[in-house]
This record gives sequence, C-alpha cells and structure tokens, in this order.
Amino acid sequence: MSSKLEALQRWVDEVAKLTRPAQIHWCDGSDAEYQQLVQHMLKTGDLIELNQQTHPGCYLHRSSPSDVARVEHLTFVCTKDEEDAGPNNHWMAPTEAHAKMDALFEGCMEGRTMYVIPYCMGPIDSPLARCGVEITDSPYVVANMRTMTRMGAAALARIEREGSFVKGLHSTGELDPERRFIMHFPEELTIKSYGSGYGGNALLGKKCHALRIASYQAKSEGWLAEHMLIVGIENPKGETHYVAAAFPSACGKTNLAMLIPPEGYRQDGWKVWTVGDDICWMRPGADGRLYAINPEAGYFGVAPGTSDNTNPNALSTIARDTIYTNVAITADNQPWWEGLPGKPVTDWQGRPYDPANGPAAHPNSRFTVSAKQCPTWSPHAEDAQGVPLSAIVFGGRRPSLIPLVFEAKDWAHGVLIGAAMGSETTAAATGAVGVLRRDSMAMKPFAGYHYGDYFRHWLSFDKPGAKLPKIFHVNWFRKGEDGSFLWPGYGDNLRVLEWMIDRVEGRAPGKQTPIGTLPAHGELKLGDLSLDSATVDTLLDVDHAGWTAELAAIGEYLHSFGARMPQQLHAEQQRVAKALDEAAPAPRSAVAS
Ligand code: OXD
Ligand code: MN
Repeated sequence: MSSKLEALQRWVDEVAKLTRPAQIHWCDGSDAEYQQLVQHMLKTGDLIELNQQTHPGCYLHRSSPSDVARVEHLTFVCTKDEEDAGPNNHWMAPTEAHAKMDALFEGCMEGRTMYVIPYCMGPIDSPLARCGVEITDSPYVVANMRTMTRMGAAALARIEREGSFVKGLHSTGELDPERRFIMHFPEELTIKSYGSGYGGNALLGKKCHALRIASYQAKSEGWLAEHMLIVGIENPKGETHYVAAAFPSACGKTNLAMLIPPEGYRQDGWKVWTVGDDICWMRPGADGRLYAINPEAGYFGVAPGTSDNTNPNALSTIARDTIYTNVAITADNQPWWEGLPGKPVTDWQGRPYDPANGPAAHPNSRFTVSAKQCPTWSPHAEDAQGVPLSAIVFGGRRPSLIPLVFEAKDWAHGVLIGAAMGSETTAAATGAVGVLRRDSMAMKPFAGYHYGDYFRHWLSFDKPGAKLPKIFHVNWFRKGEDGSFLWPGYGDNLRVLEWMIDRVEGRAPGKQTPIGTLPAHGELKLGDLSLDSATVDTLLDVDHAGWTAELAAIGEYLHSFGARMPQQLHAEQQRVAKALDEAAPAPRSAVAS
C-alpha cells in the first residue's frame, strides 16, 4: 500500500531508508488485521492467552522489567529557543536531538516489520479532532493504538483530505535504558521515541501527541489540550452537566470518571456518564461555552487497586477484549493484581509468585480496553462538536489545609488555583512524607511549552462573550489527627459534584471566604453519611494562618518561572493574599487590650 498524500509517502520512504525494515505494513484498522497481529504475537510470545472462558479476547503482555513506566528524565521538548520549552521541560536543541535520534534509528528495523499507523485523536468527523501517523516496529504498539485511537482507513482518508498530520516515529530498539529517548519537536509537529515499548512512551497518540504536541498546537489555534477526565452528571430531571477534572496521578481520575452514585442518589434517578478518563481537548463554541472531546478511544488504566469496591464499572469494562500488561496470573490463568480476590501463582515477570519479590502485579501494570465497553460510556462521547462544560475541577492529594471543595471567584482566580495545585507525597511513594509537589493543572510532565506562556493562554479565554465553566478545587484526601481519611470518597464524591451543579444553576448561595466560595452550612447533601459535625467543620474550614503561608509559597512558585509568568497571575496571588490579610483574626495582644 501507499498514500496519495505526497508528504506522507515521502516521509514513510525516508523512514524506511533510514531504518531498513524487512517489510512495510500500512494498518487499515480492520478486525482481520487485529486478529492476525494477535496470532503473530501469540507465536512470538509477545502475548500470552489468558483464560478465554472467564476473559474472552483477553491477552497478557510482559514488558522488559526495566521498561514499565514513563521516563520523564529522558523526555525532551526540542524547540529552537530553549526559553520556549520553559523550566518545566527538559530541552535539547532540535538539530542535536534529530542527529542523536537518527543515529539510533539507523538500521534499527532490519529483519522487522515497519507498521504505518494512521490515526485520529477524537471522533473521526469532529472538527476538534486531530490526526497523526505513527511508524513503529512493535506489533504490541499497533494493537494498543487500535484500541486507544481511531486507527486505520478512515483516519488515512481524513489525513489525505486535510493534508496535515503529526509525525511520530517509534522503535523499541534494544529496550536498553541507556539508549532510550522520547523527543518532541512541537514546531515541526514531530515525535521521535526510541528504546521503550511502554504505553506512555510508545503509544505516541497519547501523552506525546494528545498532550505535549497538542498543547502547543492548541496555544496557537485557540484551544486547550488538558490532562483531564470528562464526566456527565445526569440529575433526576434528566439534565446532564459535564465536568472536566485534572488530578495528578494516583488521585482517582478513572474512578471519578466511572463513579457509581450512592444508593439514595441511584434511587432518585441520578446517573453518571463517562466521556473520558485521562485527556480532554476543549474549545469555545459559537455560544461562548467551552466544548470538550475525549481525543482517545480507549482506556490505558492502572490495574492494581481496581476492584469491585473501588471501581466496579472499570472491572466489568475489562472482563473481555482487553490487553493486560505486567499483571500477575492465577492458577486458572486469569489476570490478577493486588486488590482483587483470589491468589496469584505467577508474578508480572513470569516467575512463580513469591511475596519476597514484591507485589505480584507491577504497581504500574495496565489494561488497554475500548472505551465503548464501559457500562457508563456516554451516549454523547462521540458527538462531533463535543460536550459543553459546566465546571472545571482541579484537585490533589492534600492531607491538611485544603478544604473538601471551594470555588474560584472568577476565571483568573481559577487559573491561579490550577497553577497552584499539587499533591503531598506519601511515605510509600517517595520515602519522604508530606512533601508537597506542585503539578500545575496536572500538566507538569505534559505541557509542551513554557508554563508561563501556558498560564497566559489559559487566562486569554476570559474575553467578552465567553460563557466559561465555573472552576472548583477539591480535596478527597484530607486526613484527621489519627491519620485516617475524613471524607469517604468514591461514590460519595457525587455529593460534592451536586453542590457544584447547584452553584452553576444558582441554587446554592455558598459562603464567601478569602480563598473562594465554600458550601454554606447545610448546602452539601450529606444524607445518611455518618459524619459528625466536627469532621464536616474540619473539611470545610479555612485556616487563615495556614492559607497565608500557602499563598506565600504559591507566590514563590510563580516567581520560579521567571519573566514569562503573566503579571495577571501574580496580581491574582496578591489579591487572595490581601483578602486573607484583611480577614485575619485580630492578634491576641489587640484582643487583650
Ligand atoms: C499517566 C497515565 O501517566 O495516564 O498520567 O498513564
Ligand atoms: Mn494520565
């Protein structure tokens, strides 16, 4: 096969000349092609068949043990001017990066098949969608891209019609961590990735295209590419509000996207609809509202912790036609990970399970599955124009200080809240407890350009005629003095979402505070939750001294980005600091005198 688009054909020919594959396969995305790939990988051992009675169409892939996660220290943004990549990215000069990568790619596909994958990020007929072509020598990447994107003939037709596409070149190389780089050339709409088969490094449509390159494209085209889930909340009257939410990893994004309402809410007729669990592209519509699409067609989710208690929707989504990566298996060949009932017999590396070797499933083991298999998949997930957003939510893991929920005073304040967001690390993750890592808008590893310019771009959406979503911050992870979580989380998070919708609808006056609007007494519908009033008070408390210190830390953080940080964001920080100052309780001596 070949393409009638000269730019595409020329690039494929150039890559073939450089990498010297034994053969070239243009992917059409058909079922027959997928079955052939699976059969091929079963023969080579790239895939292992799982129990087809309990898990029809499910397979296991075991990666190289040194290739199990994204590699931020080997991920670069290569802009002509170093300043454009910003202090939030590793940078390399484009000429140097191309030379380094082309040396690695030279002859790397000898004896291998080179797959050409045309793909579309977003519904195939959506004006918000964007296309790319990934060239890879990994059949595992092809099979995953087929699930995660709209891949094949229809995407190729759109690319040939539009004439433009993001170029992604990938090879697993020798899977040598010393010969591994993930390079982005936003000015050339190009990605080069070598030496890793892991999803975030190798499925180039996902983090590389849909976040790093797309965020850069979005800046010049007037839209936003964000690390956010999208969820629809339907009330008993049948009205649906869509919410996009950004959280750093390990904060329950997939769980929130697939939330099951508490029993009482279910009886009353509340429903939750999943549009996306990881990435959101949004753009103002003709009516001034922000419309969002999920550029992905599948979920590449973390398996451990996914259970009938935490996320029954995810569990039923992955009961069939799923590729598992680095999970353990049971005696009867079912996939297994920590959090599931039953027992592992073989660990993620294929060894007999021995607790002395650590967890049976790798902590970052994954499932790849079509979004359509989710029981709560939204009937509007494929709408070409996207879904209109009522709210944007930022959140992090903050054991202290940050209330359960508060609302930004306006858009610019919301941008400040997103810029300031972060998560406190746990001992298990880093060895150091309570270290706050700022991860603005959960985009620290993914913004493809300078954070200062990125915040300026966010601020620019507030213009005459705009009907922007309200911005909120949530914290499901507040802890009491005994270290236990104060808020039950999971399905009960719907209570917080309901309050946000009440705010959007003008039904909840709220309580104004220097940091934003909090639920006034009685506005959060706590129903049959057995939370005592002291716990509710703690969850909704604004601690002046703590917040004054937090605002000072936010100010320092903004300054660390130098002159490109918009003055407007500094002014926002000062506005909140001043409001706190003015509302501060009188000092003790003043009270006494
Ligand atoms: C991530 C992911 O690393 O979604 O954020 O895989
Ligand atoms: Mn993610």
